[in-house]
Amino acid sequence: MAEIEDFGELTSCEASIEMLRKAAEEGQETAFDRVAQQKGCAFGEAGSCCRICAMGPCRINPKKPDESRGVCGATMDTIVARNFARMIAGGSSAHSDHGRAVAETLIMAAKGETADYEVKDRIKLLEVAADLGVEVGDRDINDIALEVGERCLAMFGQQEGELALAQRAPEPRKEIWRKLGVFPRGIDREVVEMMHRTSIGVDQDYENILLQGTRCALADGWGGSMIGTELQDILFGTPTPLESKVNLGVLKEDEVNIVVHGHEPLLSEMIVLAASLPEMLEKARAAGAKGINLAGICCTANEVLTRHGVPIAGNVLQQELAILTGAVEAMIVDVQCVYQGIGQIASCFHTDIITTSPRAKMPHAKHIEFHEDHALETAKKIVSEAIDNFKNRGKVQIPSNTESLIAGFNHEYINYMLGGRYRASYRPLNDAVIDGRIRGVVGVVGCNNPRVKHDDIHTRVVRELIANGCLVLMTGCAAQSVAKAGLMLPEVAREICPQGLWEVCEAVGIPPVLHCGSCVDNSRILIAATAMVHEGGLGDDISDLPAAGCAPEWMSEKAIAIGQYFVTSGVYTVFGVKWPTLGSKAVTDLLFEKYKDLYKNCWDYEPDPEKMVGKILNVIDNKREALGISAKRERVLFDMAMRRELEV
Ligand code: NFS
Repeated sequence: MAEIEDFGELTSCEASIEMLRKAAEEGQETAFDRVAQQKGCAFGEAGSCCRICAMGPCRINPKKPDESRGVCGATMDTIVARNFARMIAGGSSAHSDHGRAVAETLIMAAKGETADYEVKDRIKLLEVAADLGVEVGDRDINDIALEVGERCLAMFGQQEGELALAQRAPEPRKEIWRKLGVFPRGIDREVVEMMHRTSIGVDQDYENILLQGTRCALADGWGGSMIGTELQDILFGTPTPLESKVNLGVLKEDEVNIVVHGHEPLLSEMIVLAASLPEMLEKARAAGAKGINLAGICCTANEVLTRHGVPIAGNVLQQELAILTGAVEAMIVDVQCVYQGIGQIASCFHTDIITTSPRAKMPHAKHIEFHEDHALETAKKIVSEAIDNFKNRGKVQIPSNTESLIAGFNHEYINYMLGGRYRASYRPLNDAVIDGRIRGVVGVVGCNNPRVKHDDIHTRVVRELIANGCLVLMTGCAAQSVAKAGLMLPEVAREICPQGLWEVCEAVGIPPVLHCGSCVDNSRILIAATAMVHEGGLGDDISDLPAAGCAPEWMSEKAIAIGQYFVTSGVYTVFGVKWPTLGSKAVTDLLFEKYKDLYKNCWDYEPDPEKMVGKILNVIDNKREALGISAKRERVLFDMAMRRELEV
């Protein structure tokens, strides 16, 4: 019993506790164990360790930042800014390489070079075409798709001018970018320039380094990520709300379990299709299984959830735990957030780890390379191997925990659900914000990080935000945490939210917490924020909105890239866990204070969930006051008594 309580300090997810107990009993190691072995280093934590050349590594003592310099003479400020900027470049490159793959696939589909993909959402195609200035007329849909795909692909190598999709931002925002010289040109160019400027002996002015950090991040949010989201909608359909299930209990004892994990839906869409083919179901039955059960981990899970209702097995910290059930025949991975630890654990079970991207191979895995020109054929081969593996299953222990959720919200649906098909509009949303029924809109995004209690910070932050009248938009692994806690159901509104918010939720039939997809889909939040500005009554720029962003359990460079484009697009953004620039007061002041002048909103850091919510509400209330729509209100603390009441 004592042991169970110990695991309860690592995670608030019951299914994860059960699997951690199993891991301990069987001597298996997970990220939850390794985090205790890795104590971290004070220099690395402060961002003050420089290893970009072989004269180092150079480390500046955060307690005495002015007393030493790198061998080249680099100061604490330069080193910290470089490291932060390189995180932005890393994150932007990941999202953007994903977007590029989608653009290439749209081109192949339009040219008829693959029979497995086609334009599924014509309306979205025409909307994107209009924004890119692609002539529509009575052209064939594939001609339009080809030109859209080629224009998007060209944005990666664009050398001059302004990125076309970033023109969607409100005018005052674009003026800020132009004035500061940070309007992104081409996506790859900004990443390359960021890497160049942060290599030895180039840019040594921390403010100048971070101007390029902004340009690089904006090329991600309004470029690479946005291309990923928009073209995926064109190829696979724009999500609409649907119901599904989440947590390890979605795995099935009597079926072949295939878990898709990673990021790019090009592969997982085909696996969904292959797993539903009669020939595959037949084969599964012949192997003694009742059927084929697909489930997802990480952002791939969000992609196939929001388009097909495929259940989520878990978020990033549950990838090893899913294998520990002994019930997974194959875990199919492509790129990003795939722990090397899954190979080690899988080698103790019958589970096959199947890598599919030439960009990402790993030990203890089978590699079945996936190419878009014969996508379905490869997907069938992968599903077939998983079925063959069913007979090798040993003892199985699947936690019983699952929770229902509604997912699949986005700009298009908000527009439609509030205004109806014939007068689609953000007017009712803006009006609800203006009259105070909705206090503010908050994007809660990002990862899990075993340095803090898994799922717990997300859930506490979101509960308290909705208890205080905020509508919450979520993506990534954060969304999965909160779904597991049962907060993505419409009935939650009346249980937790103040009357104004639950009335809005009930009138429209939405939960107070909206699942908006994967991390590249944070671009959907930029579009929704811009639509609120254009609708009118809430200021002229994104920075005027009573809105905020946060990433309470972040860990990835991708989260830093997202945060940087949120902030420089005008959204106050607060991160939890730890903050990577604390070694330099100058850099931290720039991001937390001076950005208020430069970008009209700033970064912030707050690991304590209650204090984080306090800061967010404060920003939202100040924005409301500036807009002249404030009303005095008491902060609702979502205290232990309320929590207990809900748990009964
Ligand atoms: Ni986002 Fe998605 Fe999860 Fe973090 Fe990783 S899966 S791209 S980076 S861990 S939210």
